[in-house]
Amino acid sequence: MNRPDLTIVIPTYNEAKNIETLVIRIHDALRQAGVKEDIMVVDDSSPDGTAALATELAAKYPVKVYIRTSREGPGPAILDGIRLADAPVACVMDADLSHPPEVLPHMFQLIKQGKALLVIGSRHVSGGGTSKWIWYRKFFSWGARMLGRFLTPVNDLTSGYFMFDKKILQGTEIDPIGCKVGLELMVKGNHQGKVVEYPIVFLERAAGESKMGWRETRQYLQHLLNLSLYKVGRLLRLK
Ligand SMILES: Nc1nc2c(ncn2[C@@H]2O[C@H](COP(=O)(O)OP(=O)(O)O)[C@@H](O)[C@H]2O)c(=O)[nH]1
Ligand SMILES: [Mg+2]
Repeated sequence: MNRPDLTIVIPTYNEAKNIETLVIRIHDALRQAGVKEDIMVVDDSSPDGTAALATELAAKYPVKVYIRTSREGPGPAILDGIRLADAPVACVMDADLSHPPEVLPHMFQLIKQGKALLVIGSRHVSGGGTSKWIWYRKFFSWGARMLGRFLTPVNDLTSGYFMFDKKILQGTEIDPIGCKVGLELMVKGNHQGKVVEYPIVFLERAAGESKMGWRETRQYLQHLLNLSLYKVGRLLRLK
């Protein structure tokens, strides 16, 4: 079997309404660019049958399905997906069609051409953006970014859309509290500063409900604290 160029890890919970469109759009975008992908759906036994649907799609598309038995949030599912990824380059994205698959070939090229080891699908660089957000959502998103400013120069440090050369995992333990695996890679990953933000326009989820709430906010704050301690520890060791 030919090794894929790129593994796309998609954590899912109740995404039956979105998964087919997502798989088709990913496959079309990458086929046109001549990139061979593996689509790894990591599902926490969704009651709406997401995993069964994804398994059906595997007859026609390069889909693999990994079923977890308990619902633990996207973080552990993403880590399992990364661990199982066969390709040298991995990408993580939401299943809800808020992350445009059409930019995947551009993100991949940045890594292939050696311009980046980690690429962030970014709402906060020129050309990027979000669909209309209500003021308090904008405020919380801004607050979350400001709190993490000390950790990384990346503008969109909470983005859940990122691609990386798996080399950056060497010598680091990636195990975030919560779901911000991308932020953990920005801070702890062995990327030598080769981090590029690629603009995306983030859309509202196409169907279904967001699973994010206060629990995730608390986990994010704990995660920021842990990463801050990690960073201070590293700075002290370098002295
Ligand atoms: N495997 C797994 N995936 C999850 C879980 N909760 C959310 N997800 C997926 O993680 C991604 C992000 O969740 P989402 O609800 O879109 O969060 P939001 O984008 O912050 O509103 C989506 O693809 C979800 O289906 C979970 O408990 N397990
Ligand atoms: Mg989402």
